[in-house]
Amino acid sequence: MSTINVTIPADFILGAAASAWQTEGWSGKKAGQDSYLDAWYQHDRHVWHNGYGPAVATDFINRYKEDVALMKAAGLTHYRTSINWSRFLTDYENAVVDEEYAAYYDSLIDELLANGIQPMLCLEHYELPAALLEQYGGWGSKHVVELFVRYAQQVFARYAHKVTRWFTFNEPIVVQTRVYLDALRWPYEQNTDKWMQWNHHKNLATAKVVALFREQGYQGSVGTILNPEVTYPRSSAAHDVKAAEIYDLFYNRVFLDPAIKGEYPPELIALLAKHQVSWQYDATELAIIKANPVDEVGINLYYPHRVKAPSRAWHPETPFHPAFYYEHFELPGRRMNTSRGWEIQPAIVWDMAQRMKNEYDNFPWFIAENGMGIENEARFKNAGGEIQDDYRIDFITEHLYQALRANAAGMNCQGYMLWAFTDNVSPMNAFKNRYGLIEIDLENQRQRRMKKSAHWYQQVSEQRQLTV
Ligand code: BGP
Repeated sequence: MSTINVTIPADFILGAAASAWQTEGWSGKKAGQDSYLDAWYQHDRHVWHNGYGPAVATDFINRYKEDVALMKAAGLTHYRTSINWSRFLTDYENAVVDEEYAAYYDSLIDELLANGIQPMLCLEHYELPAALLEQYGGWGSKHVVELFVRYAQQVFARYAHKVTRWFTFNEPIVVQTRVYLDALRWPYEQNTDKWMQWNHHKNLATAKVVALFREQGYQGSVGTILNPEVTYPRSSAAHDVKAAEIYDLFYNRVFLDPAIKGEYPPELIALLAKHQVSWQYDATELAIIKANPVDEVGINLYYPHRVKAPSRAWHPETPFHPAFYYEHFELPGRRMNTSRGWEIQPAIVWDMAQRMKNEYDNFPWFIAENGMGIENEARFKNAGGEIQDDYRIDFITEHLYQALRANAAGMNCQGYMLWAFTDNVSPMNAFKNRYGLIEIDLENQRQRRMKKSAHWYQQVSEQRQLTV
């Protein structure tokens, strides 16, 4: 088979991502600093994997220097992670900084910069303080929006002179979808009103933080990281197309449009009203969203979503759920990552790039996450103990190629970040699925070891060339 060599532009990001809670561990955490994820993990012990969970995670908080050296060895140009809101402050009302935790971030940022790796920091990767969920109902409360702005203010004051690329949220739709739409996670409450209220308050919080950053005159940008699902209808029949369009409104455009265009799609507002979904918003809030679109979006892309028109009738007394309008559909013969149960379809990258060009005026974006979680990866170790993850190399190659192709065709896709830099704790199943370029050996004091893919990534990064 013939190969082609694709040049990677000098300014194209070749990075990897992680988050605070999924890596740091609880070392040094003070009483009262639990996040929503900590609370969930304490309620639902079944999500721990063989006793391994967030308590130690990868112990990044103690081992970040070792990990930054590995980032350099793996050729990362950028590293994306979050600051854990629940730990950055000791008092959420008055935004009192936990100096010990803040000093660790100072040192981490310095270490990254000293090694030529650009930090990209997110203010919330599911790390809403549990106390704010208990006291105010979390993102259901307008007061929590204000507390988030106070937190952002402290973060920027401390680090915005050295970190220039900021993000408000990672996948802001996820927690309330699992908790309030699908009632799959603690506190298991089907409540579509709360779901939409959380969506709106996170959109408002993004706009307010963008406004704050600009008012204070910092150099740099504020974006947000979304997970719009590339959604395909089962067929071109009108009822399937309609199912996909409505799915897109509820799960994708509900965040994409406010972030980029500064407004909700009128069709979404009309559907919410039609189904009597009750959410509190006013003209002032909509004006704040309108005035403060983000500078860029990171997009997490894993797999395609396929939908068809629903085949069953909706019980009129059931609370409204967007699934009133669609059903999931599995493509026969699809390629699968069976560990995670996700379809593999690299065309989602090209299709997302086209969408950003055609519907969002070629707005700047990059792949903020893409990757492959594999169970029991130790079975792929060679005699020397190195994981031979050729499947990951193929997966990255196929998706990165689409991103580069889009970039070369004038679409505004500016980079690729792998999920994840190291194996880490997934909110869904702790350490079961391994995503890293770097193995974390849980049985051996969390020893780090580069996988085959890490050496390969380094080569691609150094040569700025992808062979396909
Ligand atoms: C994304 C999250 C990450 C990460 C990843 C992998 O949605 O932003 O935090 O966990 O998915 O998915 P999972 O951990 O569910 O396998």
